[in-house]
Amino acid sequence: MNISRLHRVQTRIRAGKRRPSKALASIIAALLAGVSAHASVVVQNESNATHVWTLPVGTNLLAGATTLPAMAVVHEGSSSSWMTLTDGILGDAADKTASVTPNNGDSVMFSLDLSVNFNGYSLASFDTYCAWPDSGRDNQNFTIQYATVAAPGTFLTLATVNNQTGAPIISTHTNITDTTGTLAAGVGFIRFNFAGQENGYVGLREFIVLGNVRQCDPQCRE
Ligand SMILES: [Ca+2]
Ligand SMILES: [Ca+2]
Repeated sequence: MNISRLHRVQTRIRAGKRRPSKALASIIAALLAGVSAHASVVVQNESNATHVWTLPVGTNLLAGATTLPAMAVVHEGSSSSWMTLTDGILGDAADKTASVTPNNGDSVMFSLDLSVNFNGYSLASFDTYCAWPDSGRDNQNFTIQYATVAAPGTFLTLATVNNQTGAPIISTHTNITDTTGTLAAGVGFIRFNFAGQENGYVGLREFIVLGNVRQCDPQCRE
């Protein structure tokens, strides 16, 4: 084989080696192009033995909302007011009066203030807290639902909370967000359904929902 022919053979070999790499790169590029962001609810549970938490900063959309039913069932001196869940106070873990203790099977619906923001709210996050003097009533077990202003009678499930502990833990915190930044839009009503709770009822301390007024210009279209 002369030098010239050898050079041609080497060129073909190198070209042959490159072809699979180019083809593979094309396939990967096509696959990547097909990948798109999907909305996904993220539920994060944490707990501690101190009941010391830093509450999120912002206006709680539940604060000042009217509730149905108006009052909560009382156990062991717990609060009969759902507003105890939205007063910005966690209370001492030993203070049962700072708790709201619905039974399994109970629900509560918060009607958000639509008097000014009549298009409803975009929900960004939920932060819920529960504590008791011992680890026997600090779990969180409920589902979160919402209904939009456009369809106030249709409740959709947003998330299921299942935050469980054992001794010496006495306090739990659950944070719920969405990978898109928005859990739901145009929301007028939020409902919590309590079921499967530890020892029948637990010491719920604070429910915080952050979000924004829905922006519509000139009007909202579904
Ligand atoms: Ca509270
Ligand atoms: Ca527990």
